[in-house]
Amino acid sequence: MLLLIVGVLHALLRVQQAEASPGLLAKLGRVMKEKAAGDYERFFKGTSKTRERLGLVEELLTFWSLEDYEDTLEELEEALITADFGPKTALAIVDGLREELKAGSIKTADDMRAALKRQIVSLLEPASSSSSGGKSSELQLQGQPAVLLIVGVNGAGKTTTIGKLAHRLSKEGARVLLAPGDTFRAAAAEQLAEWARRSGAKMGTFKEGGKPGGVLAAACNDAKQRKDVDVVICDTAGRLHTAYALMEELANCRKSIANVLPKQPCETLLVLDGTTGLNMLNQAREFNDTVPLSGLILTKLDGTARGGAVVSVVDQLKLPVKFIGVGETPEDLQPFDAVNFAEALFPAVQKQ
Ligand SMILES: Nc1nc2c(ncn2[C@@H]2O[C@H](COP(=O)(O)OP(=O)(O)OP(=O)(O)O)[C@@H](O)[C@H]2O)c(=O)[nH]1
Ligand SMILES: [Mg+2]
Repeated sequence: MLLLIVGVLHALLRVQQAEASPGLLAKLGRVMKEKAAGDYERFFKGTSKTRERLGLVEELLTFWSLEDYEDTLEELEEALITADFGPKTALAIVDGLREELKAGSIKTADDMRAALKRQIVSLLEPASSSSSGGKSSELQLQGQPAVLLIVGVNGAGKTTTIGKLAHRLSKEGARVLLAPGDTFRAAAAEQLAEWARRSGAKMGTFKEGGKPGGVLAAACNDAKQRKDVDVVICDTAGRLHTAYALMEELANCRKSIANVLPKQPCETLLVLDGTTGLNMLNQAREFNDTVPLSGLILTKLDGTARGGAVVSVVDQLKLPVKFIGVGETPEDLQPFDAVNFAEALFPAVQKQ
């Protein structure tokens, strides 16, 4: 009798595990973003160094006068460049402000601050609006399983980001499998396995020295067969964007995944180390030429005053930032929100 009950329970559990989660995946990106909006404090804290660097802008805004706004704009442009907005993007912002000043829509410091934030949001949003050819700033999980391919240079924060992402997705009820595509180092797979343990994700089979494409294809195949995985997140070894053979290997990883699951990966995300500032632009261009990217993840913003590079990267590459890393804990991977970002850099002055 007892055996019968245990058998029935097992069967029930299997059915439950095998059940696809209808609609869950498609809306997860939005759900995560909405929840993060309530976690603005973390976003604010993680951007403190860049905000400090931009402290000069607050002074400029306080003491500017309508008569000689050209001087203010010039100084503002310089201040933005020091926070890694980059010359082109800083100029675009200042040009936008000049238009508004000429049109007479800016009169006070508050108007100027609000206009500055509008300019930044408008540079951040063309690539991030849901209507821009599918390149949304929300994570797009399509297919069962949905596959995410994570790429980037050495030490950018790929594996840590994957762990944080697995944590976030699992918390929302998605069943995650982590695929150890960094086959160069056993330590990389151990690091990933530790994140799998912490986040309750499954771990794919590691094959030291194996072909990364083969390992990722095997993990995707496993997920396809077992039907209890919603999202496969593929780790890859760090590689310099200038190393031709390694970049080709990445293109091969992408093909190997698509051979198993034709519409995958649904997201190819480049992880960029935020502390490198504008240097990340070249990396991003090269990676994008090898494996067409659907978005960017900027890590370590908590440790840098170069956060303005976020605006520059989006402006120059027209690729959305999907997440930013603002610390070491799993929650410190924040879905990116243009309005919150602009607000965090130039917070409205509290009136007494
Ligand atoms: N402060 C901070 N540290 C981070 C963040 N993201 C990653 N790190 C740290 O960056 C270091 C490198 O992270 P990894 O995840 O190992 O980087 P990786 O890209 O997988 O490195 P390779 O596999 O060697 O190419 C680790 O010490 C992480 O803890 C972040 O958002 N903030
Ligand atoms: Mg790694």
